[in-house]
Amino acid sequence: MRFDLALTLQALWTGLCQAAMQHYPAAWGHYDVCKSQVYSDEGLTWDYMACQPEAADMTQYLKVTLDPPNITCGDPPETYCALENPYMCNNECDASTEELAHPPELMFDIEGRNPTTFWQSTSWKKYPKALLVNITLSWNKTIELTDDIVLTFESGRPEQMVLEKSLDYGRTWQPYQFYATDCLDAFTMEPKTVQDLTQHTLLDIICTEDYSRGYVWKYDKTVRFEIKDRFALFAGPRLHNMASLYGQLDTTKNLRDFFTITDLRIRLLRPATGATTVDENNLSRYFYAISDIKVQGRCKCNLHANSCVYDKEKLSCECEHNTTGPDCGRCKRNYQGRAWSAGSYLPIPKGTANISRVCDNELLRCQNGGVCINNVRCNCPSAYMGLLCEKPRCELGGCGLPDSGQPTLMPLSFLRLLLLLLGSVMLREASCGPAVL
Ligand SMILES: *[C@@H]1O[C@H](CO)[C@@H](O)[C@H](O)[C@H]1NC(C)=O
Ligand SMILES: *[C@@H]1O[C@H](CO)[C@@H](O)[C@H](O)[C@H]1NC(C)=O
Ligand SMILES: *[C@@H]1O[C@H](CO)[C@@H](O)[C@H](O)[C@H]1NC(C)=O
Ligand SMILES: *[C@@H]1O[C@H](CO)[C@@H](O)[C@H](O)[C@H]1NC(C)=O
Ligand SMILES: *[C@@H]1O[C@H](CO)[C@@H](O)[C@H](O)[C@H]1NC(C)=O
Ligand SMILES: CC(=O)N[C@H]1CO[C@H](CO)[C@@H](O)[C@@H]1O
Repeated sequence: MRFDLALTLQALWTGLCQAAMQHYPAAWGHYDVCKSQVYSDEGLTWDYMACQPEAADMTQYLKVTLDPPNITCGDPPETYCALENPYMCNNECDASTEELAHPPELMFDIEGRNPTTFWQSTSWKKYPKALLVNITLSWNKTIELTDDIVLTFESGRPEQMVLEKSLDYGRTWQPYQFYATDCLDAFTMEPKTVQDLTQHTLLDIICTEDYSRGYVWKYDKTVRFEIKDRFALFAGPRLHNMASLYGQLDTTKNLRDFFTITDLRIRLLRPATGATTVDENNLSRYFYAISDIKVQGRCKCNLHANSCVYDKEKLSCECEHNTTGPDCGRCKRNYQGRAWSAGSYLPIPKGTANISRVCDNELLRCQNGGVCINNVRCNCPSAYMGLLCEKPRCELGGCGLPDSGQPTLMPLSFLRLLLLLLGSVMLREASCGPAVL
């Protein structure tokens, strides 16, 4: 009887485990834990893993800038006509009346309101001079995109537009995708769609006509930059093989950088006209209006943080693994026994933390006779203290200095210094730089 029960439990347990195993792929790509406690020969110790923050709606954290700055409608007030019917002129824009104003913030507010809220430009009054608008979104933080960028237009979708990205806080810009009703005419590019891309051409910048045809604009209002379709080239159509994608991201820097941004710029070059000719007698039909912009992504923390905080209008990673900096891109002071390196998604599913250590057995950095323990800390002789045993203990005298917050530099013997320098040159691992030399 008892035996049976045990067997049943055993079967149940195995069943549960198998169920858990089957669900395992769903857990891939979470990397939500940076460290966990494990029992080893030396008792409770930490096990370190690659980790990253959850993907989130990144539009909550951006700063939007328009160029020209006075391109928003309503100053002076204007009345707009519908593109498909020049006699239907009931769209009023007045910047001084809240209900009739269309400021840029309305591209990022909650959708699903009735009536829709949207940003709107002035109309194409200066035709035939081009109606050019840049909408720049800045995070002042590196972000990794995780889902399609989606723009929803309230006006007709533009006949010509470029999406650009920056990876260096707006100093330089690269095109991400071109959009036009006629790619050859607008940009002298062959029209393509994301479906034409392969693993080898994934980084190609294409011009697409998929999102610019004006005639059915009442029903088709979105313009996309397809992140998921690009992921699918590695991860399969339903992104079931994220391991393959993560493997590629890990080993191919260009691929990783492709999905990484600090800023986005939407360059509106020509509004919807719904026809081949522009009605010069009624230019109030031509303008841009955007009701929503979606940008899903996560803070880039180099796999050294599982959370990213927004404080004083600034995003920053909460770094683990003894790293620091807004992207966890450096070793913390004194944790430079190993050169800094990004964490790795491999091996799936936990990855590798590639932690910055205080010391290690090849590149001993403990000073004053300290001994490196488990590659992570220095065991100091009784007269010394500090991470690297760099500080003499006060009760033994010589501590009259005021605490400057800086570790006290101790004279090293000439030979030791030479050895250390030689060591760091030979190992060529000093990218984080020696802290205490
Ligand atoms: C915006 O300002 C510039 C320079 O001050 C001016 O030339 C231009 O006409 C203005 N545009 C609009 C739409 O008000
Ligand atoms: C555009 O045409 C409509 C209908 O003729 C008219 O009511 C409206 O005032 C016109 N707008 C402009 C700016 O001429
Ligand atoms: C928009 O940005 C581009 C470069 O990204 C720049 O050449 C252009 O002068 C900017 N301003 C306008 C109004 O297009
Ligand atoms: C961007 O962030 C840095 C700190 O990482 C800060 O010093 C700088 O002022 C910020 N720039 C803007 C434009 O907010
Ligand atoms: C980081 O970890 C990965 C996976 O173990 C490894 O291949 C890579 O060499 C490590 N990087 C460094 C700089 O140690
Ligand atoms: C990998 C890691 O986090 N190592 C150490 C970082 O620094 C703290 C505080 O000094 C140590 O407790 C960790 O073991």
